[in-house]
Amino acid sequence: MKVHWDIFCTVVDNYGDIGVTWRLARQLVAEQSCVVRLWVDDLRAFERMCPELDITRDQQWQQGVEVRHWSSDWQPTPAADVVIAAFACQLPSAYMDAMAARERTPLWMNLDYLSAEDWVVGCHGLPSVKFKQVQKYFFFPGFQVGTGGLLRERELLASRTRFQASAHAQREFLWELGVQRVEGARLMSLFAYENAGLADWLDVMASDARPTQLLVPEGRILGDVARWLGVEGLTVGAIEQRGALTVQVLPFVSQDQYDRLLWSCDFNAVRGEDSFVRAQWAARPMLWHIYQQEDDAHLEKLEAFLALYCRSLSPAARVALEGLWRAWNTGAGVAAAWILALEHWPELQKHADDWCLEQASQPDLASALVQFYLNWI
Ligand code: TRH
Repeated sequence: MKVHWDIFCTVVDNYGDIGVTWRLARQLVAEQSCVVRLWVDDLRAFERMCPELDITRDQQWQQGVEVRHWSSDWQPTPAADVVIAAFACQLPSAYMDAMAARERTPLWMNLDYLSAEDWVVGCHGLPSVKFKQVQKYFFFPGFQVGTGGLLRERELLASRTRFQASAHAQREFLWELGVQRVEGARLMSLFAYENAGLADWLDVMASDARPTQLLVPEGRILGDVARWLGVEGLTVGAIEQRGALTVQVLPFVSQDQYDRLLWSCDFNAVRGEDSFVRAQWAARPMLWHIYQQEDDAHLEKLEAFLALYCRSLSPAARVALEGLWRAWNTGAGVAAAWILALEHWPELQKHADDWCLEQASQPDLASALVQFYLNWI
């Protein structure tokens, strides 16, 4: 008998909420033989990464996942065997009643935000609140043993290795995106929130001895890029050169294509949660723009990740990498930090590879969720 899962996602802002739940839903179907319904309140955000989606339909199938529009007008629906509330979203009260009404109560979990902080290990898997006789549990993704791990598809690293070993596959992929490689240039991608440090960074790339080709998917950073270039606005396909720097605007692509973009680049600037993890699986040096929180709570999370990620770097490379990430996230001193990081490039590249392998030695998040369920029944 197949296990039925309901995953609930409210799109708070940006793409991380739907990005994580869509990836998880697909993986549970493809690799764990689960039957999955994904309930999403905002189909427009979803459509950006799944262009096949028909946003006028309340129910449809996409890649084996039953996608349901989670409207405010909730219709009575029987509860599944496993219920995931992503990022502490509030389930419809009628659905909670349906959970409690089941003969066998479902496993109810809150899939939390990703954090490298130490407390996550202690809280992962703990019981949370109860609704009638239905117990909710905390499920925390994470980087350390004892957490729920990271989303990683079974064939991901093998596909990435094949792709990165094939100049032809990379050329073809980039060509489909309208990108022609600039001879001798460092190829980089940039996905970030608005950032006060961007102009400094672009200045230093433009005056570098080695050319840089910067690919920028449509998104929030484009306004800052346009301002630096001195142009009115930027649309998909725009290519601008300033000194040694060539900037090209890319469309927002599907998640699978975005993976290949990360795999193609020598360096990736990413943000939020899901692109941050995908850049780690790309095994290339990277820069993380963390999602800003009140009272600078995000800076503590940044430090927690840096402490883990940098622990096996040489002291000099560690200073360089930490300096760059802090500069990017505070908007100050990015140019000097970038110049220093470039001096440690070979070590940072090797480290990205080692970190990816270390993380891949842990169970992936979808398998960990299934195992949690098996232990629970
Ligand atoms: O979009 P994000 O900033 O998302 C979030 C949300 O802001 C959320 O509220 C916050 O709590 C969380 O970050 C930490 O960044 P993220 O998580 O990287 O999500 C982006 C998704 O978009 C990811 O699944 C990758 C995908 N993507 C594509 O599919 N195609 C693209 O071209 C690009 C650039 C991204």
